[in-house]
Formats: sequence, C-alpha cells, structure tokens
Amino acid sequence: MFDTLSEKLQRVFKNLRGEGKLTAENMEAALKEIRVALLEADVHFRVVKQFIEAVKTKAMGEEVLTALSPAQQVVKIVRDELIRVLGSHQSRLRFANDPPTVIMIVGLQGSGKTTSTGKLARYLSKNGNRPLMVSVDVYRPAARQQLAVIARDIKLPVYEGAPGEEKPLDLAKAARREAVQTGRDVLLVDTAGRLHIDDELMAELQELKEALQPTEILFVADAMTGQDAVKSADEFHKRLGITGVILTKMDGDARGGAALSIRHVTGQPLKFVGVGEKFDALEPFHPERAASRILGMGDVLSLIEKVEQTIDQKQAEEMQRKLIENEFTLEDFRDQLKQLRKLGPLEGLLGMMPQIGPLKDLKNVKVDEKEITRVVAIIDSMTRQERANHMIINGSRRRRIAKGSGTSVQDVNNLLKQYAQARKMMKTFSGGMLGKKLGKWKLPNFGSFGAP
Ligand SMILES: Nc1nc2c(ncn2[C@@H]2O[C@H](COP(=O)(O)OP(=O)(O)O)[C@@H](O)[C@H]2O)c(=O)[nH]1
Ligand SMILES: [Mg+2]
Repeated sequence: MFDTLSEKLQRVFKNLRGEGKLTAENMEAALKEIRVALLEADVHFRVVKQFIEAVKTKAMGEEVLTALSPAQQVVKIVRDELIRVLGSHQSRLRFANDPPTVIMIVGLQGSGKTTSTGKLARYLSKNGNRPLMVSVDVYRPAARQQLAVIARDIKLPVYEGAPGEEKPLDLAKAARREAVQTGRDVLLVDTAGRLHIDDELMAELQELKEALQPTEILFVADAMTGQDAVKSADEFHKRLGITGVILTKMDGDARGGAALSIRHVTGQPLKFVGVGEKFDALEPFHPERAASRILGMGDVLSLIEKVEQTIDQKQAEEMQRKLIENEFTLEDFRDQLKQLRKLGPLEGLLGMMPQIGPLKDLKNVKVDEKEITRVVAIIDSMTRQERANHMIINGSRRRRIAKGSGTSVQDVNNLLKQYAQARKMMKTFSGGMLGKKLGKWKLPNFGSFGAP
C-alpha cells in the first residue's frame, strides 16, 4: 500500500535535509519531484495540481514553526496536505434512526462487492451490530451461492429468498421484512455488477434505492485499476448518488492513486479499504494514519506532533485565562470553532463526552457542520472592534454583518445569543470539575448549533 509513493517522497525529503536552508530554488526542485511522484502514483492530475499549489503557498507563507527545521516544515506541510486530500478525518458509517439500517453495496463486476459484503457484515457484528445479508444479483446463480457460502464461513445470516422472489426488488424487500422480524439492525444488500456501467443496471439500482431508502450506498472499487476506479466511482455518484467508497485490493496496489483521488473527484469519502482476501481484511480508513504510512519517517512525524501539541496546549491555557477574566471574544469563539472542526466530526466528539451535568442535554443534539461554516462566516464579516466587544453590535451593524456574510439578521441575532450562552456556560465549565477535560479538548459549548 502506497509503497512507491512513500519511497519517492522520502527521497525528496532526504535531499532537502542535505540542503540545510530552504531557498526558492531547492524548494522548486523539491516540488517538481513531489509532483512527479504523485503523478507516477497515478494520482488524478487535478489533485496533483492543487496539492502542489497548496504546498507551495504554505511553504512560502509565514506560518513558521521555529521548533522545526526548514526541511521538517516541508514534511509537515506535505503531511497536512496529504491528510486533507485523503479526507481530513475518518468517515464513519451512518446508521438509520429507525432500524434496520440499509446499506447498498454497488460497483462493477469483480471489484469485490460480494467479498466486501461479507467482510462488512463481520466487521459490524464485531462492533455489536446484528447484520443480515442478501444478494440481489439474480443474473448469475453462482453469485447468490457465493454470498451464502461466505455467510456460512463467517457464521452470519443471509436471506436466501423464497419461491416467487425472482426480482432484485422483491428479494430486497423480503430481506428487509426478515430483518425486522428477526431483530437484525443492519441489512447489507449485495447488488449485481456489470463489466461496464450501463443504463439497465443503473435503472435497477435506482429502483432499489427508491424502495429501500438506504442510509449508505457504498461504491466498491478495485484499487488496482487506479484512475478507472475513480472514474467509475464518479459516474456512479453522478447517476445514483453514493455515500462512500470501499477500495478493495489495496494489498496489491503499490501506487495508491485511487485512494488519493477519490475524495477530490467524487466528493465522497473513502470509508473502508480491503487489504486481503480473508474476511478480516477490511479496515476503516483513517486519513491521518494513511498519511503517516505514506510518509514513513515516524521520528519526524512524532516531532511534528509534539510541536503542534505544545502550541495547542499554549492556546488552551490562553483560552482558560481569557475565560476566567471574561475576555473571551467573538474572535476566540470563531477560533475555537475552527479548532473543533479540525478534531473531526462533531457528533462523534459529543458521543465521547461524559453525559452528566449540563452536558446531559447535548446528547441528542445534531451538530451541523454547515452551520459552523456559517457562524464562522458571520464572525469573519465583523470588524475587529465588533469581535472584541459584542456589546457594540447594534441593529445597523447587524444588518451590515448579515449582508457581508450572506446570511440574515436573524442568523446574526442567533449567533450573538449563542455566543453569550457559550460564554456563560464555558465559565461554569472552566471553573468546575470538567475544566480539565474540556481544556484538553478545547471544547466550547457548541450545543445550540444546528439544533434540530
Ligand atoms: N487481494 C484481495 N483480493 C480481494 C479483495 N477484495 C476482493 N478480492 C478478490 O476479488 C475477487 C472478486 O471479488 P467479488 O467479491 O466476487 O467481486 P464482485 O464481483 O464485485 O462481487 C475475488 O477473488 C476476491 O477474493 C481484497 O481486498 N484484496
Ligand atoms: Mg458479486
């Protein structure tokens, strides 16, 4: 996995280390090599272009960490950019509020759908779910047989159909009824594939989608087919709408081009990777771990992490002080929100919070990331004085801010109200028992954002 790319990038960094000092020239040379390395790894050309531009801008920018050598800084920049391209944070499976959760597994023939259905069932079962599988590939009798054999191997149930259930839709509906009756909370639907995308298959998948209302439609792609995998993922997404990708046969793919392109091209996250033929060879995809794997250099990466932690720690302490002294401004509020977003999906974080005291109410809150983007935009539209002192934001200022941020006065009012609440609540936290924990996570009260 990623071996070639890893090797090439490490060579680039080694050369840079020898330079002692970063100049426009040696940086230019390094960027050229990184570009070639990415292209040779079969990364989509648009991704490569953006990647190089981002690294260049950041390397020339002012954000310099004095604790790192210039070469180490370039490693950090490349690492950050790799993580971004790979999807920033782990993208977990979503579950329906009303079980059974239906997960449709789609893709071209031979990509690994049936195998991945079994692997996913096993993964879910290990994580406390009760999956049921069904194959609706009615065109090849062997296909349904294959899933039945897998189910027996992993000792999990499969719905094999009853007489008269010959159409994919009939089978799928019957399987869902069976899931409800037998208390299965996830239904995995293994669908038929074709060698190429054709209208008939798409119509069938569309029909299944409408009838089943799946929570996830996972596109299974063979990593070894590189950009072809990306292209078909994109087409499936345009025609059907997928919610994520399982990239199989990563164990046989040394380049990694598909993994590095799929997110950018389709806009959909890579959720799992298949790393072998056995049923335990399925891993949730972690962008950060993948980036570390690509870069190797464990020592440099842990140094970078340490430096970042020190900075975060300092910021957290500064926040605490501001809170206690009631200096927590809208600007701080915005920075906290940005920090939060860096940590990953907010709902996941909420799940990790202790469900006690004032936090109890946060349990059922849905955090809408878009809402946070909007809040940040509103604060960005304020003047410095306004951010420093929210009391001066009167009616006409509110109108101006709403216009500047493309929101409504109502939105601005809401934000100011939430900010006032956050201030109050954070003050309570920072003094109390939870202060330590929250300090570590740098968590403001974001509970009221995007509440349903
Ligand atoms: N090495 C490797 N082989 C895989 C992986 N996933 C699937 N395969 C193999 O790919 C072939 C096709 O898989 P299958 O599930 O039948 O594909 P389908 O036609 O999409 O249902 C089988 O031989 C699988 O064992 C993987 O992650 N690694
Ligand atoms: Mg199959």
